[in-house]
Amino acid sequence: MSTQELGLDAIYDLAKKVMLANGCDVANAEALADIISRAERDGSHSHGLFRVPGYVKALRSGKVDGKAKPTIKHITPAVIQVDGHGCFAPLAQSVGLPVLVEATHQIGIGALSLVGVHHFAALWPETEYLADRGLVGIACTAYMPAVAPAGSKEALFGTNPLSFAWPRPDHDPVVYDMATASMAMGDVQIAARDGREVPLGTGLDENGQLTTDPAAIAKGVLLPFGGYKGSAIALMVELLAAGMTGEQFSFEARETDNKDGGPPRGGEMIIGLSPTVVAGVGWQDHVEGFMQKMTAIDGVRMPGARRHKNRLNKGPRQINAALIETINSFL
Ligand code: NDP
Ligand code: PYC
Repeated sequence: MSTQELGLDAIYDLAKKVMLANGCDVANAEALADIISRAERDGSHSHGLFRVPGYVKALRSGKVDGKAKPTIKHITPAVIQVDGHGCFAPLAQSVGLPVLVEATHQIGIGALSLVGVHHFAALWPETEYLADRGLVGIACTAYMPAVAPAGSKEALFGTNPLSFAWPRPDHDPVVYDMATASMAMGDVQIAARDGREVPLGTGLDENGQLTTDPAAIAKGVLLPFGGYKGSAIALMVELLAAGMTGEQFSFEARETDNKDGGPPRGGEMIIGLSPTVVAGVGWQDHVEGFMQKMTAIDGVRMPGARRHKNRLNKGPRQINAALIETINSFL
């Protein structure tokens, strides 16, 4: 694979320029450029620049409104809804997250329901935002049918990511962020692009046969991670991200989507919890004892640690050269 070096500022500038050139206003373009450049900084390769062609397709087809202005509604003091009015999710998050943080600090628990958004990014930015402010964060979103519920060969669930972050004063937070599919579709597509096989058990081809060929899985169906256990978590994500927000389930998103290759309209549920309010004074030392015990075990690392380590490198990143060429063609 041929790569080209790009600095983090250059990645941000390129993403912003492309979004502005394709119909975004400054607020939408900056929210996307921020999420894309932070993904590349952390090594979240399937959800950084790799997603730009999909973002552009969604803007060009008119499915996503790059000038949308999200609005906020307090349903109760602890339940906040942001309507993106058809924007990409990052701008709606930037409107809702500060309000969720305030509510969660005051009440101990808060829920932020995003509707009318198009989510094509990783979810750790939203849960890490809460953890960086002393709160626990949980976030999930649905997609379009790509994953077969356990026991079947038929796609119904999206790849339905779930992220959880726990604050650690004086340490990086613990942050996991995972597709409930055995592999994110973005990583399957990257494996196909780079000519790599994927582990058996990742998915089925169009004939319902297990295969290690990622291109065949992209045309067939992914399996949930961990069999019926992951399938139940994917179900929970559908219910929280669609049932609880009132937005589209993955199967409904497929029915209404214009199939331009960009993200469908959907919802996201973000939940905040305050350990200070719920557990009370002393929670930090109690939890830190557990964290120390866990990380002292040989071979164990905290989820999120790989990204946090990558983040310390301020140097240029190696980006797929063909991808940069494609992105430049959108200017
Ligand atoms: P991975 O399987 O790469 O990682 C899942 C989690 O496990 C990460 O938090 C990772 O931490 C952690 N982890 C990995 N290896 C270890 C280890 N050895 N010990 C401890 N923790 C470990 O993620 P996925 O491929 O499932 O998902 C990739 C991304 O795709 C996610 O960011 C997700 O949000 C995104 N996505 C977005 C969708 C959307 O609709 N917007 C849909 C599906 C996925 P670390 O990062 O530190 O390695
Ligand atoms: O990688 O599965 C994925 C994905 C779907 C939507 C955004 N990312």
